Amino acid sequence: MNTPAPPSLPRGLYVLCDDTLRPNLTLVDKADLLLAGGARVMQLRMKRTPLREALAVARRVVAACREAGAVCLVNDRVDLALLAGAHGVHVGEEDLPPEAARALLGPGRLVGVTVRDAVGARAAREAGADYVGLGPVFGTTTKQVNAPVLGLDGFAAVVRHCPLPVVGIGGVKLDTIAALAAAGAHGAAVASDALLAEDVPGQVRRLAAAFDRGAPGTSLDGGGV
Ligand code: TZP
Ligand code: MG
Repeated sequence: MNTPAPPSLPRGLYVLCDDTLRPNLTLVDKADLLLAGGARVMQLRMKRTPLREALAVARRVVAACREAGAVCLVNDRVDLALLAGAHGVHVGEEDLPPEAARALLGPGRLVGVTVRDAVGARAAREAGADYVGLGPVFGTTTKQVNAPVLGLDGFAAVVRHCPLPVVGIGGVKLDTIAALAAAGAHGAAVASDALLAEDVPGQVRRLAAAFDRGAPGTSLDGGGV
């Protein structure tokens, strides 16, 4: 039997569909708004949703992402990712370890791991991760994080030695996302600056375009000849 080709994480904006932000909207509504703005990668983050409801939501959000051609990753829960047929999972230090996530998901799905520094990034790679989420890059109020803010220079220093694609997370906004891309980010994870916007689809489009403008190698980065 053929082994499924290992998937890869698309470059660029990586949006968080989060149940703690904008609680007057359902997660499915939020996912639809993010997808309407052209989101290519979405992480479904359910910190408050009871597990049964979370499974039903995950099934609907994964279906909406697949319909739109977007990658859907489930935060924390490998069981939900599997049951909902998500493209993968994103785990941190309070979740199943990446080796266990990989053992359950097999080679055909993405495993992302939150790390705080270069040592963590190397360990994630050894544990079979496909990409790392590195942060907090900037100060954030979406999550209580017990780790120092890296800043753009700290972020870039880890990226230089990281063997995996790196997604920057924590306080990333429209006015900083291009600089994060220029610092070598493969992706930029954004929660509040997308979901709290008045015009969510418009903000997603602006964030994605700003990332692309900042990314090295694009015709607009001003760095080439
Ligand atoms: N992990 C580190 S910061 C963060 C997570 C899940 C939240 C990012 O949210 P925001 O609102 O983009 O700072
Ligand atoms: Mg987690």
